[in-house]
Amino acid sequence: MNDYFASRRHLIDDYLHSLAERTGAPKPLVEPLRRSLNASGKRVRGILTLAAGEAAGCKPEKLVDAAAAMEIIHTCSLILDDLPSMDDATLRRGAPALHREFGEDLAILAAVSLLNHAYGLIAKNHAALNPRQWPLQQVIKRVVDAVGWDGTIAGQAVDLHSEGSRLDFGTLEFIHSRKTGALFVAAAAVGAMLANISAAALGRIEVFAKNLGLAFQITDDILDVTGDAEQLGKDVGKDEQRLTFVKLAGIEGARKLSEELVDTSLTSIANLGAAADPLRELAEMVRNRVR
Ligand code: GRG
Repeated sequence: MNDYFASRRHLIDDYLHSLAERTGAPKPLVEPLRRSLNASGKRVRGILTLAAGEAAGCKPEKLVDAAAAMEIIHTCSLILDDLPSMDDATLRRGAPALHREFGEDLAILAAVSLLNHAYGLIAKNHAALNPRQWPLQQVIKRVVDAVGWDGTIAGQAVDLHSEGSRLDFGTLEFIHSRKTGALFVAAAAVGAMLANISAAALGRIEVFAKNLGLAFQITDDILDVTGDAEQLGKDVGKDEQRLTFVKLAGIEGARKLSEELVDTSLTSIANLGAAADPLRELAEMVRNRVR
């Protein structure tokens, strides 16, 4: 991992670890929350928030509440996704899936309490920075819509109920642009808006994140087939019942598609200058990822 990712990941991890020790939750929820907040993720969404804000000239330390919030929302989605009624996963981030250790009831309650807390953190970050061009309502709406019934939740619902559906690009794009892409777009938008970015530059960053999110999901589909559970820290071969880009285009076709999406994401921010270099590094990281 290069220095940029290591330092930004560290910033987010420190924040989450400190939050894990002071949730103030009642006893049954303390350990599930601590386990969820301390579990090691790559922090791609949080780093995207920081990098988008940095592209607009903001110091990463000033965006850490929002970056942590985006990671917390992502963690919530993983806990729910792993439940027996959804993906029925056993392993997550190198440890047993949350429900396997604490039961479904506490896993669900931990997930929804994390989601709830995340919105408060974004509001707190907005109050501290008070970006002139972007009222709180607009920033929060980006995240609410990205999670909601036309966002991550919509993608998951169609994915879970797509068995037997026609395998076509339109359906796949619908599922993955929502399941994965929507949170990428919101993560980037929140960082950029809190940094008081112009509307034109925000548009470019959102196109960047949309394409990168889809590329990330395609590499995820590829790793589900070619990857190794120990290195990935999660179950592999889970996508057999699902519509995936690998099923549609084969491994090589999926790789090519992901390359094209990364290239398109880079083109969309070509005129943002050197401040957007961290976003460019993130795109290269997605292109080359093995976990
Ligand atoms: C209420 C937020 C919310 C969601 C409910 C369960 C659900 C609806 C959606 C599932 C969305 C999901 C889990 C999509 C998969 C996205 C994906 C590629 C996950 C892997 O992300 P990584 O590799 O994981 O960034 P780490 O562990 O590194 O963070």
